[in-house]
Amino acid sequence: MSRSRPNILITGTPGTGKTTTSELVAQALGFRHINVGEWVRDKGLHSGWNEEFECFDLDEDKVCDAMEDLMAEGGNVVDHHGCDFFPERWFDLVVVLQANNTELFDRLQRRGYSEKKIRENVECEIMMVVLEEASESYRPEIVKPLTSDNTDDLERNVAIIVGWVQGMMAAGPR
Ligand code: DAT
Repeated sequence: MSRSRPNILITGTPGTGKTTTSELVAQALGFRHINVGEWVRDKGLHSGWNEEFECFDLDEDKVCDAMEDLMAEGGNVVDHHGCDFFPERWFDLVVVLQANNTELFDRLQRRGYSEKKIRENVECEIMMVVLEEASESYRPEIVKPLTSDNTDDLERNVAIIVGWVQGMMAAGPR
């Protein structure tokens, strides 16, 4: 069944600006913002707390089951740091946000992350782990990296993403 409105995934290392960007994009388009991390925590879509990685062990099947009906409807901005376990057919656009190391370090420190967790995330960003994961999981033409170092970037990214989505909607159902 075709979707009348596209679905967008906004991914990237924690701290790159996914939630901030997703909220603004969803607001501008009148789309639903799905913050997967929040869903995992609030709806119990996990198999417990992981002491080593200091996060919940997300249950991929539970997450995908919980999202399926809304994704079939379309009009979703999905915000998550991982992207390889969602069905490929769900997304019309995959944005990978990127931030420079010092900026990312400061943001994660302000968030109160442990030194170890900050280091792991900054390394993940340097190695472009999420971009690689996105490139391996989706068609290259729908994967778009965007720099998110400052508020000018944020404003520009929101306008760019909204423009892409409006273009897709003008082109008709997917
Ligand atoms: P994420 O959802 O990727 O973990 P976030 O949206 O929660 O990231 O942003 C982390 C912090 O950084 C938050 O305090 C807002 C700020 N921020 C996000 N994008 C930014 C940008 N482009 N420029 C400056 N600050 C930004």
